[in-house]
Amino acid sequence: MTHKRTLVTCALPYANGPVHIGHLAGAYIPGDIFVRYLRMRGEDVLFICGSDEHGVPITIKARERGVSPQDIVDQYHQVMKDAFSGLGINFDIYSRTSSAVHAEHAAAFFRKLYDQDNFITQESEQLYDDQAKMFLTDRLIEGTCPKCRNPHAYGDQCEKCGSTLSPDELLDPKSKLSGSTPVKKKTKHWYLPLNQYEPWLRDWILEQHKEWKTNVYGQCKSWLDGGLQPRAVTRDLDWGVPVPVDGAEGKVLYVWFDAPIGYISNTKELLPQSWEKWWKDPDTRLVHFIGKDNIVFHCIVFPSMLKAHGQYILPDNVPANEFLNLEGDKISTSRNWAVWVHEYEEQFPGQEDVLRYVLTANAPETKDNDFTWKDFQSRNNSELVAIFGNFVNRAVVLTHKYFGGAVPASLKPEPIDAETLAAIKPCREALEKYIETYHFREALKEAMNMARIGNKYISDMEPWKTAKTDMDRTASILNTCLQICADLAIAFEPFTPFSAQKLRDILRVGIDAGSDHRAGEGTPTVNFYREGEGRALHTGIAPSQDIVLNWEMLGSAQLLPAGHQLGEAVLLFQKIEDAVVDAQIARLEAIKAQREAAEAARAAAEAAKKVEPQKAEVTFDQFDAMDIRTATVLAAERVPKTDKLLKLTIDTGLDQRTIVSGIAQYYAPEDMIGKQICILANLAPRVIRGIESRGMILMAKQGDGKMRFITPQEAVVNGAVIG
Ligand code: B3M
Ligand code: ZN
Repeated sequence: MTHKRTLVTCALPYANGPVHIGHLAGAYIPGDIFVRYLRMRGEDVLFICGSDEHGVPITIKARERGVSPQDIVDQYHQVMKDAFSGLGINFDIYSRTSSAVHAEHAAAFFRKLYDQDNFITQESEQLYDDQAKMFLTDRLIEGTCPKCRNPHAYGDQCEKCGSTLSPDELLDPKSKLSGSTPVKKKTKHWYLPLNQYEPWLRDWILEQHKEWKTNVYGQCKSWLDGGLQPRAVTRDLDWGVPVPVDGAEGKVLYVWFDAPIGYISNTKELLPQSWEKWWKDPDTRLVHFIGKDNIVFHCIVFPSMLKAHGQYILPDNVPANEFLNLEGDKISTSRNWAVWVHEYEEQFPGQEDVLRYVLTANAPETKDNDFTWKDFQSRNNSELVAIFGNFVNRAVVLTHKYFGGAVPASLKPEPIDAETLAAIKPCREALEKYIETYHFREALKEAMNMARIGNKYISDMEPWKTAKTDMDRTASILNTCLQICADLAIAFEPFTPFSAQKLRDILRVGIDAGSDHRAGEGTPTVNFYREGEGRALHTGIAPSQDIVLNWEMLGSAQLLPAGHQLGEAVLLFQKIEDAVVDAQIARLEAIKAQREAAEAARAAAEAAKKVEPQKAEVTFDQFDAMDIRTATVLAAERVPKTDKLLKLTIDTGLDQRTIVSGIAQYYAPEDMIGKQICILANLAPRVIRGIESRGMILMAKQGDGKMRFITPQEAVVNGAVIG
């Protein structure tokens, strides 16, 4: 260990929607596992997060709802904060970038770079909405795509044909805020000249951090190989941290400039006296947990800011995950395609660990991965219930049955028992190696392997059978099983802390889970999680008569002394029935069906608007040759065995005749009777399905195929000539 302390951050989620499982799998669960593990190992760890409350999307949402941006962030800040703690993700501080401490600290950071001449300024022409009095980001401009004529292309991209666009290229651009045509306006901004940091970044990342995850390293390399450009760090907006220099009225810091500074200001808010050692002492190891869309900001932009500032340490690692999909589709807040964490907590009370387990076992560590409810169910039922839970339950129930619930003395230690216990150690070593290199899926597998060892051992040894003939042997077997249970109560603490606690309650033991800084300044709190107390905080050493487990004990032979009295056997995990996951799947299917219907309706509306090009020119004589007249429908019936055809009897003013027309999809026969219409009377007769049709009914036909007959605005006699 070359560091004295570890500062762990998780990406500050945007406060414009609740947290979903993609967020959890990407950054928050791995971050929490890492922190819990380090604390158990006695490391001094600070765990920082908070809401990212600035940026354009929040202002747009506020506009849409007719409330202030502050109202939006107030709502979601609380929802997110509660969702995290509900899953046992206990940051030392979960603050927010709209706080006063942050505004002050972010402004001071900018000011220092400004005073050191680290920025360049540039004037440019940007599109401006004169009615909304706002400069428009690319996404706030909509127009027609010059390539495919899609009328809803954005200023940066056409989602229909995939072309990358600039707002200038859009035909007929409109502001999404007011609908008005944007005008060009000059504006000045401050830029961080990332190009100047490129040689340093190349060395720092590509040479000195070859150990970073390949997805992270690869993304950095491709950014660096592509060449870096100066990046604007200010915006024309009225929501954010005001730019603290003269001549910057109406400008705020760009959200990606102020948000990472939030890590520092949140630390400062928690530890006003001692925050600097966490950010300035090279003995601090800084680790950022984020999703892949944030890699460039955490590996290139923020380090350049820190480097420019000059007083701060740099991240040691940025173990970013890829994306989690949901039932085969990209998770999307705007399309409501997500499993929302606060809803999960309401619907699955007491099953927080199942989500933690599944999202870790299936984490998108090296590539995008898919969450499905069936996989969720099967991992719960066939792993948590059938292996971990089943093993613990059998060991504890049998101990109650044969030994009154006291750990039996291992009177006749069989060699096999020592061997079984010895198998735990290699799992522990592998688990440690995996966590320390940010491979949480593999680490969890090793914890599960310990449960597998126990489960196989109890199945093979069949203590329920030996109890009939050999109580000494039975005692030895169950003693071994209970020692493994105690191992599991340690090993699962980082991954499934609620169940690990439940297991310790059953075993009537506590744990030294290390220190946190939630109380703020002063001596770090020592946490002993103890029987029946949930996550109680105690300062000092646990009473000596208590058994207090700790990480270093994991894999040693005698964690529970003979005679130690166990608590009641309760099930660690509950089977999840088909009906439960089927209901979740049905909910998603309903959302998908709704979306598809809306998309189809939108496509049809677009198609309907398509107007046929004009036909080739005709002479007056050609037109005059057509005998177009008014007529009335006297009778109508379907033509048998067809979907489209109606047989109509028409009074043309000249005669009564039959016309067969392909309008059955649009009009029921009874709707046609008595209607006045227009016909082409002198069309050569045709035989259609054995019926002679004399003439044609004139219809207006839309781009989507929909047809309507033409009726004179006021009734006229039948046979009136149209022309
Ligand atoms: N708010 C993006 C996100 O939530 C952004 C992260 C900021 S971390 C400093 O994915
Ligand atoms: Zn297009």
